[in-house]
Amino acid sequence: MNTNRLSATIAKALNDQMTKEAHASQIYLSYAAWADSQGYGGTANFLFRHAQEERNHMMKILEYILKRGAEVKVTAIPAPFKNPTSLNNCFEKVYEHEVDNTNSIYKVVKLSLSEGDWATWNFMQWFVKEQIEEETLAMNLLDKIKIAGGEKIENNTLYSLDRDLEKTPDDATSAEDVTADKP
Ligand code: OFO
Repeated sequence: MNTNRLSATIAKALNDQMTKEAHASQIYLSYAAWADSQGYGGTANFLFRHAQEERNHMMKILEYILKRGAEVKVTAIPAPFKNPTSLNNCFEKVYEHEVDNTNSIYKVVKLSLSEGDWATWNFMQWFVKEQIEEETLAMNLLDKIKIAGGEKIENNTLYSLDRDLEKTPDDATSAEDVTADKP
């Protein structure tokens, strides 16, 4: 009896997205190691924490594929991107990466819609929401460094920004959680 509830196309798309999340984790890991080697301990702490989040995303997809009775294919992960050239560049790269991942998630959503696979469509909505947060978090990083001077940031400001990042929470506030009293 066939208990596989995913089509071959959806199973492949989910396996690919699972690998992409593992890749994301490696990217954050490598940027974190770079930040630490440059003396940006606060930034490194933030990025190391985020590497774990990406691994959690990978696990969610892996678990979903298994629960739908399809085959998980753990494959090689591409090497992370080149190291950033500055903290400003690091935050730009983080933002670009998140937008790229959002687009990739949208493709899986579109596919599930076209196949009428509502279980996968529903599962993927968690990722759609998560990507809004991830993009907001990345945008906040860019805002912070832009206000601090971007590429021209002075060393003492760099120091405070880096310290600040150590305490930056892992999640950004979602628009739907905002009220007039708590903007
Ligand atoms: Fe998995 O959310 Fe970032 O990439």
